[in-house]
Amino acid sequence: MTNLKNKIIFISGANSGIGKACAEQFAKKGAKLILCSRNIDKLIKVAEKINEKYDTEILTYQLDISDRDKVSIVIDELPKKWQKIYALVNNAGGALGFDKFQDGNIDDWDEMIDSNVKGLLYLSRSIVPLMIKNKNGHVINIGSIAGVAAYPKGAVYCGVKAASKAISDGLRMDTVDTPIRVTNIQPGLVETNFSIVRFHGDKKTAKNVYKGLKALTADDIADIVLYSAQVPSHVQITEVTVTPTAQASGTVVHRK
Ligand code: 8X3
Repeated sequence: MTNLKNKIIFISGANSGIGKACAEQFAKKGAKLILCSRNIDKLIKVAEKINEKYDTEILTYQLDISDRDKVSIVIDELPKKWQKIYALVNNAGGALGFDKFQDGNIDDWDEMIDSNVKGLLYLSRSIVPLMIKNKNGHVINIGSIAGVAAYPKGAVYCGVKAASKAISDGLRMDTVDTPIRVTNIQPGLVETNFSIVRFHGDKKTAKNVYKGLKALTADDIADIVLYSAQVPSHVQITEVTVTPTAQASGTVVHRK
């Protein structure tokens, strides 16, 4: 397995949930972190806690990843010693709204497309050339089972996560003659603030999403991200679909 000590890991949406769990677990392995999020106050607190615990170097950026000019400025101006990015974890994104297509809120759609698709594209487009130059790199996208098969009231979220899968597959093909690896992780029900955001702050409805089953945790997903990043460099985990044992698909869930 690859030793992650001093490897540089770039994580978007690192201030909570899966992104934060990845940041903690990579830091535990001695990796250095570049973390970005729109909410810089929360991100700085996360970084300070990780630094206190694992004493590793961390760069933090307030960044809306759907702002392509800002993304390229941040990456272009990375200090030289931070340019050797070992892995990019495209985690920022998520779902907004749970409505029939015909009732969908178009602002929610725009935001989902901006963060899940444009953000992933802009960050990857800026960082992959650096990885190719360094002859080393790994793009790990946090997709979803929503991208494997659509479900009712999720057309647009399922669409953006299907984009994560298609972009991962296309990028993997375009970099096949380089050492770059591309992994798309496709989780099912993970209990984070995902559903609270999806339901625009309605905590009761959000809680019901995970009612009667043992959902995955952010750490369960971070474990898989870390494993993918640690396998020997000739091994490429192309995609991982992971659900709670009580979930068989986006629509088939057993609740007690
Ligand atoms: C999260 C999984 O099933 O809520 O991406 O769409 S699901």
